[in-house]
Amino acid sequence: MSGTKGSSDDLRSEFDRLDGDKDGHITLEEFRAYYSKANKDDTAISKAFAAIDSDKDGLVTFEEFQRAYKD
Ligand SMILES: [Ca+2]
Ligand SMILES: [Ca+2]
Repeated sequence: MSGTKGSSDDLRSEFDRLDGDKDGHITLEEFRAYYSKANKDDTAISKAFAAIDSDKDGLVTFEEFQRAYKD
């Protein structure tokens, strides 16, 4: 069914999982809710979020998310 070449599709589904209310961007709250299930500590989560949120507006768009994974 889905091939291995669709890496942006994988990112898209990862993004959708993080975007709990499906409004098209990830807030720190959503990010935290997702990663706290994975037993990550809060400081690490906040740092990771800040690193992805390149324009520091407190929201991670799919574009920013994509950029973060390409680097
Ligand atoms: Ca959201
Ligand atoms: Ca942003």
